[in-house]
Amino acid sequence: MPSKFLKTTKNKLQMHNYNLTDAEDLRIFQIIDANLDRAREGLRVLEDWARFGVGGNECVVRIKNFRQILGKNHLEVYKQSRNYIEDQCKGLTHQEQIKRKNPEQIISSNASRVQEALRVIEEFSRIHNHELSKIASKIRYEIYTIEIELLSLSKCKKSEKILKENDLYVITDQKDNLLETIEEILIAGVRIIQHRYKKGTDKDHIQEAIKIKNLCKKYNSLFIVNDRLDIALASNADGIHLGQDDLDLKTARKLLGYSKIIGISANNEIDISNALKEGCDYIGIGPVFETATKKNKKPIGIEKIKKLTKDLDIPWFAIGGIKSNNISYLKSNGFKKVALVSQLMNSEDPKEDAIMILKELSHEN
Ligand code: TZP
Ligand code: MG
Repeated sequence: MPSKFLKTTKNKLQMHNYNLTDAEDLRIFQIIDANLDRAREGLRVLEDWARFGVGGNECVVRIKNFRQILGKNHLEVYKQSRNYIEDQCKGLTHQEQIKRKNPEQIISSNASRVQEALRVIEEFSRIHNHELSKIASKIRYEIYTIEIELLSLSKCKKSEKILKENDLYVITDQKDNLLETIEEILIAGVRIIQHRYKKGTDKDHIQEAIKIKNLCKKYNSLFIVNDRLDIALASNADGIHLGQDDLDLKTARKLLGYSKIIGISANNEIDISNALKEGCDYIGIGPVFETATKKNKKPIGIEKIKKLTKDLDIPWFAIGGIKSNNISYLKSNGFKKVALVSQLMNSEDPKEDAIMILKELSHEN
């Protein structure tokens, strides 16, 4: 043990009111030094994902602040201890590190890395640097929340991307072989499915919802529940679709949080403007044409929809009476995204029909 270094170090610490008793030695400093580095590096990974990956500015500010606090507490004596003890385990990696494939796994493992490092600091600095121990404990707790917030933001971004990039939104009806039909539609490449269930028991409703959710997961597709927030929560849906007479958006957002999508049916200026103000993720507008699926709803027509959507800068889907034979007409009027029920639910060959509709929608006008 380099006793001269230990002695000067002790003196320096005492000057700062830190107490190192005889029983302790530089190994503790080295542990703290290594873990401060670990925690700061891990925080930087979280901060950059918050900043560039998900635009979580509020998280960026908090993480940056933690990095700076730890930086200030990374005393010279801790750094110097590095030069005196040889670390035999330098550069060791673990299989798990190589397996990380997506940003969410990277976030989770780096959040754990920070939490673990802070725990070590908390324990080993408790005797000689009580202040640092308290800081480590406080930040460690906050990282648990930040991890959840970052994962939620990531999930939300993913869902927003699917909404933005996909022009066909398929809504289910109650029918025999529904699951087979949905799987065919998913195989065709549809990436947004809404579960619409109007008649039946809650027990059957939730069971069906979970089955469809699993199918959607298998095909990397969004699963959205119509009307029912409880079913959306219980089936771990990606979002909910609400009409004007359903639960209000503010309450739904409060209960679902920001990682879930909320879609709103709106077909006049006021409803659209309210939905936007309250932060809906997409809008369904219709019925465009008459439809047997919603017999009592008067069509609002193409011209009115054009006016309503003129300045809309979130995804919107035209709905109501849309069939493969009127999509090109809708497209020539500037409609890019459509939602439909009967055309695919009643189809003899849902896969082929879905492929055809997707093709129609992808044509440049
Ligand atoms: N909302 C407005 S029209 C409509 C809904 C749910 C029904 C659309 O069904 P279809 O069979 O595609 O016309
Ligand atoms: Mg509804």
